[in-house]
Amino acid sequence: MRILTAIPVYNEARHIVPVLEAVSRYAGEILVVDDGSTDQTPQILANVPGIRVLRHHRNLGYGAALRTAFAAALEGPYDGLVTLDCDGQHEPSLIPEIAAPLADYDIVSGSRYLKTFDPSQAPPEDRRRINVEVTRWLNQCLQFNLTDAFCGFKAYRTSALRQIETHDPGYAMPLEVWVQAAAHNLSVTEVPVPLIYLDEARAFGGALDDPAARLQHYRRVFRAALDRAGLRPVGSGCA
Ligand SMILES: Nc1nc2c(ncn2[C@@H]2O[C@H](COP(=O)(O)OP(=O)(O)O)[C@@H](O)[C@H]2O)c(=O)[nH]1
Ligand SMILES: [Mg+2]
Repeated sequence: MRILTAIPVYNEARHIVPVLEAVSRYAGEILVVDDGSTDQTPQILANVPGIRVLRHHRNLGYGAALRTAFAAALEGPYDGLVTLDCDGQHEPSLIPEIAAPLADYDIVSGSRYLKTFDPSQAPPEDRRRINVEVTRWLNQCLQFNLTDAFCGFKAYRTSALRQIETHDPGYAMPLEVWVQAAAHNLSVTEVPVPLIYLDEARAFGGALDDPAARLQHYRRVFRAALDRAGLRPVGSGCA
């Protein structure tokens, strides 16, 4: 399988060189989607050999950055796409393990809650609570058997990406991917990945930093995606 490895990046000057050095040990073809970074990220990327960079002229959002990666995978001669974040929260040495199940599945999702790698690591309480709630929606509404709704470390067959339509520009976009996966009966599996939270504050930005508002936003995007896909089961505790 010919795999493209794509990394969405927004103001990651601190992490980009060590992350790309590690990724280049486990991935042949690397695409960085620079989502309108305003720090030194563009200058740093210009001096990294052997990678392709696509830059948004302004910050469009995590979801928009993933869509740019999806489009690049579909335009190119690729069979699969691996995505991972550029903030040190994903372990590049696991890229082959995330990609390998594409031989049998359309989508492979890393899960930080399948296996405990480091018991001293714990997610911020609000993030964990929201992840548990949204994962419950996915399993109850779409009959998945998932343990982590939001891990950005994933792999996709391009044949699956061709069927996936998303709209949200931000952090709710992965929910649309799950709904599309159900709508197109795509096969999904999870691979355990370490839960890594570094001692740096990472914001969703704006209203989404409020957990209640964030969960309400996710519910709105999820319901709209269910409606668009004609998948809205009623009365089943579904979101
Ligand atoms: N915060 C943020 N990250 C973005 C954006 N666009 C792309 N990214 C990148 O998307 C990845 C995930 O972002 P992050 O904030 O770590 O998400 P989280 O770990 O799910 O909270 C990182 O590599 C970011 O650099 C954006 O608009 N905002
Ligand atoms: Mg992160």
